[in-house]
Amino acid sequence: ASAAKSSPRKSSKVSSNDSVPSLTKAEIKQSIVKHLHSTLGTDENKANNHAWWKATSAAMQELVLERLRTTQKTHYMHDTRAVHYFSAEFLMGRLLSNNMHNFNLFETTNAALKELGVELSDVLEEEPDMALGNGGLGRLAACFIDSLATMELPAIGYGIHYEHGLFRQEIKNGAQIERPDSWRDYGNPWEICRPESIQEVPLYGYVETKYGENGRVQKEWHPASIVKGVPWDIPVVGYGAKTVNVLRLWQSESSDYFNWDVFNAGGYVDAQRENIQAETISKVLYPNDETEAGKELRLIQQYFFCACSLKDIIRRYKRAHGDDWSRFADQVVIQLNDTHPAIAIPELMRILVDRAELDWDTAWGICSKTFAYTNHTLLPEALEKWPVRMIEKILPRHIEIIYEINHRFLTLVEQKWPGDNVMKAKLSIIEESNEKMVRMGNLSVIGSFAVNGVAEIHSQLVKQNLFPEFEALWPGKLTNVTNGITPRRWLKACNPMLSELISKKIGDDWPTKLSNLEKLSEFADNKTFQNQFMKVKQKNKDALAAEIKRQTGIKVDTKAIFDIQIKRLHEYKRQHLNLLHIMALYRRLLENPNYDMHPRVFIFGAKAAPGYALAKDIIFGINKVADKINNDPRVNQKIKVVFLPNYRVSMAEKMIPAADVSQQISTAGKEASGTGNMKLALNGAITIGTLDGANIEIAEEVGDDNIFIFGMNVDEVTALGKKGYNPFDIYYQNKEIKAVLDWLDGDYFTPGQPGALSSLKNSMLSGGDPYMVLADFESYSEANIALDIAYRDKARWAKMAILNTAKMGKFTSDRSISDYVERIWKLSSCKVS
Ligand code: T68
Repeated sequence: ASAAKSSPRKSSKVSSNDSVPSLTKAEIKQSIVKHLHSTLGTDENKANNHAWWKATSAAMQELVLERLRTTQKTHYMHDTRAVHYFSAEFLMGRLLSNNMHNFNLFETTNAALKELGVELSDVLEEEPDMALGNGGLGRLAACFIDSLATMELPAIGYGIHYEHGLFRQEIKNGAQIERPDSWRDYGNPWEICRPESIQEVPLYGYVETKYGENGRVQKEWHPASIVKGVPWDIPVVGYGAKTVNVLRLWQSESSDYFNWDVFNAGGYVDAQRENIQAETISKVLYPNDETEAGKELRLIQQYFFCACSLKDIIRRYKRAHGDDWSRFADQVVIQLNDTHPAIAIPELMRILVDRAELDWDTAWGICSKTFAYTNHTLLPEALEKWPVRMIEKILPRHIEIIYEINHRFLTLVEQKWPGDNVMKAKLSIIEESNEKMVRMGNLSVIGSFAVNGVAEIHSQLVKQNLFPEFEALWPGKLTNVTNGITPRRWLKACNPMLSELISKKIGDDWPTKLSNLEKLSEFADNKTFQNQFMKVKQKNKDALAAEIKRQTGIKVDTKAIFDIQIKRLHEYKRQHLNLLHIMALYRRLLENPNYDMHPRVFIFGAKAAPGYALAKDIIFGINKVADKINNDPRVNQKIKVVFLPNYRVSMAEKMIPAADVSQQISTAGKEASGTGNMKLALNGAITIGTLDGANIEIAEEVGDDNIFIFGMNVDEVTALGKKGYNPFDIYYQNKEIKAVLDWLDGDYFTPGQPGALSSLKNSMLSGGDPYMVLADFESYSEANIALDIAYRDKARWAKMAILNTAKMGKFTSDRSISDYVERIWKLSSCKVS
């Protein structure tokens, strides 16, 4: 960063990175002003921060697009094998700061804007988040395409150009209200529309069976309607800006000519109705955790973006290889981010068999060498299943193909386990329930050459519990790739003070070689470094405190422990365990005003799926408990509770650098990996967590002294479940738990509304406490006491924090991508010069 400042260049176009375009401060000023005038039609005196944001982005985008052209030319010339990352979600967040950092122009632009009388930090706040994802899965896709570009790998992200991303959350009287998100309302400076690459997607209709000359059965799908897919490209700038890949997002539009065939023709008004439906497809991102089966539009969304993306890939492949399909799987690998894009498997079969007229075995040979699948969950309710009848209606040819895949697959199963119908029932793509269902997980495993979980424990459980029969059938196919996060966004950009301190100490190549952070271990006991490290933490806490004040009016003690739980609201993530513990502390303080604890601020950020009643009740509970505690002078010097509304990527970037404590408290076996755990530890927060997901690997890296592990492990959770878990036993035996749960029943926290929080209590008692909150409470409480004691020892805490940062090298998404490249994708990098 400082290099750009200290060595201003006279000439443009050349930076320290050979041919990567760069600009001097004067040139940036000039470019921004030019865009203010000619792109935005305003001037320096009239421009508000929003205009400055757009002009600054446009100035950056000029460099980005130059590099994008070079990258695309190079990839085309080399005809490289490329990975195609299919994901219904890409949670990109903001791009300006990221792109400036990756071009090494952050400081220079900052200085340029200063001379124009503008504060860069204010300008950055103008950018709406690109919230085209729900949470971890979508953000993982964003981190992965960042790493792919940084590592100069030929890659393209394919997804959906949602008009509305994840809802904006407001809190009214403690309750979550959902408001539409409109990230493109005043135009988005990064996306480029590519009408020249529009694709058409068929839907509905029927299948005709024809008999060719040589007796070959030929299937023809007569769709009842056709929608257009319009591609929007978002450039993905690698760190150092050598490679700029693209994220291609498809927007649905009605096709110009009236689609449907003669059997289905309607009048003009009906046709207009179809048009509206077409445009609905990419309208809105589905919030997760809702019952998805039966959501026709969701299935259409999935097929829509897969069909567009496959056509796009095939168009590009044919440009180089014509009708020679033999090299397709050498050139193309498609990674399925969960089962959401699994319909791409029968779609590719349809193209190869019906359109290219390959025989089934040849087609299947290609198909099953092209796809790989990542599983992100073991929760049964989250495993996708679609009613056969629905697929039949929307995609009549695909259901036939799915049946054919299944038929041939079950023949193989019969060979391996003759006569074993139980085995067949488990492995079958079709679930023979009352309403027949297509199991998208089984389809994905059968259609892929590799399947991975996202953390060691999770991948083990995928083999043992989710797909044991597949593991027996195809040993080696199921594997692990532990998740990672991009250190460019999640340390360098979001925590500039810590980044600078680290670079001063160990050099500045850690953003691409994160294991270099290990060198900080040497200074973990060094008093001066401890002070510097904790001083940065303090400044970040001061900044977050100001943000909390601004957003909620709550004044927090910046010397208190900043204890943070940020993630989607779900029972398995157990925000209610955290809440119960806060209430217990509150009780202890009321009973004993001298109860010994370091002041602590509990900070939450979480969205609940709109249809998930209990999750919304937990948010309400957190806010109501917060109101009471924050306004109770008996305790509010010791505890504060803050719920920051509308948690999103840009909010995470402000919270994570300020965290002392990272709450990762899911029921063991339920959180596939977690990635917030990595982000927080990287920024020097200490984890209090269960042995679940990547917490286990974090604990291995930092060592037992530098993490607070509590609660049951996976085996203990399983054993307790088998034995029979009765939360009432704990309720009657633990006085504190009983008191706290009973407290929820009255109107202490909800004056005038007795019982408004009873659903929380009920879920943990009569509801059977499915996530075993009560079973882990005592252990959690003890871990919290240990943590509190540790915090009071300044040197000890500083050492722990430093070691957490130092030991996070493993969790760079560059390492995850290397694992995919070496073990699954078999890709080579392609230098762009
Ligand atoms: C998350 N999954 C896992 N799903 O919960 C988390 N689901 O443990 C893991 O670290 C992360 O994936 C990355 O691997 C999700 O985020 C969803 O968001 C989702 C969206 C739609 C439907 C189902």
